[in-house]
Amino acid sequence: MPRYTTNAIRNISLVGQSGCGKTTLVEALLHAAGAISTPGSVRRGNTACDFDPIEKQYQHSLSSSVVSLDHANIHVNLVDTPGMADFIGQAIASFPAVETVTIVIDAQKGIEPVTRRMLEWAAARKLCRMIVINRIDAEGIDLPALVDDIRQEFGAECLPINLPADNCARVVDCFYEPDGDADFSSVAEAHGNILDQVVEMDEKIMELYLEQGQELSAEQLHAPFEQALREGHLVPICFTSANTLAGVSELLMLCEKLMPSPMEGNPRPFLKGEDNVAVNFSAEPDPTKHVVAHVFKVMADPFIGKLGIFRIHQGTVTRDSQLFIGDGRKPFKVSHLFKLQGKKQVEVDTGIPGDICAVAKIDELHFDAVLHDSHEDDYLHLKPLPFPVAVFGLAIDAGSRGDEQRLTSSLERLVDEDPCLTLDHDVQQNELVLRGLGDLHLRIAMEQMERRFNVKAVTRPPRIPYRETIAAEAEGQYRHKKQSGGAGQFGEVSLKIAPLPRGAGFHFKDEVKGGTIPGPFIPAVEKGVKQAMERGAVAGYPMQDIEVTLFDGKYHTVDSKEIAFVAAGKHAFLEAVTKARPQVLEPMVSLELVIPSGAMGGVSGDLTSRRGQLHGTQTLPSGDLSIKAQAPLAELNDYAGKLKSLTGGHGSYALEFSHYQAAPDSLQDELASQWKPHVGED
Ligand SMILES: Nc1nc2c(ncn2[C@@H]2O[C@H](COP(=O)(O)OP(=O)(O)O)[C@@H](O)[C@H]2O)c(=O)[nH]1
Ligand SMILES: [Mg+2]
Repeated sequence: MPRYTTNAIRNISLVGQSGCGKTTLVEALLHAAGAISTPGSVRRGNTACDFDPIEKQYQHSLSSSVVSLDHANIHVNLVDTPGMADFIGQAIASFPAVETVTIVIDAQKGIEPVTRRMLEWAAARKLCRMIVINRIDAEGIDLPALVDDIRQEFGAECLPINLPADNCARVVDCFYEPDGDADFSSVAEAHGNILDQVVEMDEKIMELYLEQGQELSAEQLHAPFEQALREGHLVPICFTSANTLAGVSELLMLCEKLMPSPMEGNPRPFLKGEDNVAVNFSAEPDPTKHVVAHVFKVMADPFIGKLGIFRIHQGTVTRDSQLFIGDGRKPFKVSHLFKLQGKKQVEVDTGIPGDICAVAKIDELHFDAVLHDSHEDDYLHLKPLPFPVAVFGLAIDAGSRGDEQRLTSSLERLVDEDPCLTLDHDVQQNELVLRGLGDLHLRIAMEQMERRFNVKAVTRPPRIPYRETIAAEAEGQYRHKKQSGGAGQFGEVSLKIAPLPRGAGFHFKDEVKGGTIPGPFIPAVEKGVKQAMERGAVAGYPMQDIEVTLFDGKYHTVDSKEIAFVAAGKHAFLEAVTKARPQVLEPMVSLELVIPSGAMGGVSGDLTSRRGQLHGTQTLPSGDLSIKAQAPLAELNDYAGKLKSLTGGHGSYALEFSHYQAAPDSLQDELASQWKPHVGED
């Protein structure tokens, strides 16, 4: 058994824009807890969390990593996450594993795009939040202005719980022992503000405090404080320098005394059952109950095999545990259970509820899997996390002949590790397409593949995933009749088609009256329609957002067969489509750019020439501009290189799928003229 209990565990994910100091702060915390004698440095490549050679080369975290520390009877699991927009999926993926999300902000740069997204996502997921303003040792910073910015943008519930003092050489506590002077603001006032916020959670305590003016002890305030964190009624702000270590031991103290234990955080949104029959399930951190654990990260390594990192939500995992993966029938035996310290695995014999552990060499493990030890929990899963949708693609071929199989399997392993990477096999084009959130995301995936799996690939821009739809209603009718020799085929179909709102997909309605088409043949008509939709009618792309109503037809008692109605459905649909103003839809993406302000003219001109639209510009405290824009995916193939040259290498961007919209006429014509429909099919 570990030396700590569930009550003593604190699970904390550090998130925030790349470069704000998360990885260095983890080093500082490990040092403050006595786990390492000197903090490592990102530049020297000796930190616990950035252990991957590619991370060392880029000097940026590219995937999340877990370390833990023991301090004053508590056991803290820290998840360090990447902050570059392209790798944000890793940060979101860690949310189900923790009670607290700590959003780190660079004191010099202030609120950045990733800061904003993380604060919102963590709130949406009902996680307790804390803000750490790091790098308070830096030159030319304006901390009072930054605190104002934060409170204005994210609400008055963001309140300093300590304040910098002695010119940022240390911090003073504003909650437990509010004593002394701060560099700005007042310790007493900060103390009062926090207390006001906390007592609102409990009427009795509020009365004691406000009406009777009683001094409240830390013990009295603990429960309402936790409740305020859980309800997002309080988001404490604290200050650190991972460089001078100012505020670091105070941060550790806050983790110990105030951050929720697994018993105190909000319950995770587990669901039991499938789709619309699923009911809420709440896992209880009870060591004697069935095991329920959730895999929030997998890592494939050619030497150690697959490592699955999971958070135990209920029950106790031991070496002898036999765990099922989701609804799988065959359990695996844990055999070796680990705690992680960056790349190091430390074998342990027991994992208690609330803890974060790992198992190795279990190939069937996948991201988001639920591990459990009872068939009662077969259909347990977490409410899906909304991840940004990967749209930026690269078509990939094996670098040398005979490598195709190895290429596919190593790509599959990479996709397994990153919820924002997907692999599509475009059958029509016989093209393997890797999709991610941006150019850097895919470039690094390619580097990983080469280094880890020794597979080289050749890449090129992929075919754009256009779609087709209709813009008007129409009717179509078709009689399929074959009577050459033997048994004949007969089926006749009349149907109506109508456009549906964007994203609605496909609806099929059966309004046949009087049995003009017998019930058993109706699915055949639907099958024919679907076949036609998959092949497209204008330029060979799948069709969507169409409602098909089958309203009449004819059949023949002897010659009517399924195959006849499939054919009739297909042709009746295609006939209707030609009269329903068919059109090609193109994928539109949202872009979020950060560029030096001097590059604005060039960047916006270039975006306009790519049929892009600017939706908003904001000046960041660093002086850089954050731009929100929308553009057709088809125009962005060479965007990474172009942005680099327009911004002198200082611009960055992230893409996310937004919606489909009708392509301009010239593009419609061009795509239609390139299409060679299959002729001569039934
Ligand atoms: N001056 C100063 N530099 C810091 C501080 N924290 C981190 N850094 C430096 O900022 C750079 C980025 O830090 P890193 O930990 O990789 O940031 P991450 O991307 O958030 O993980 C590194 O060169 C660190 O040494 C700090 O508190 N003060
Ligand atoms: Mg980092």
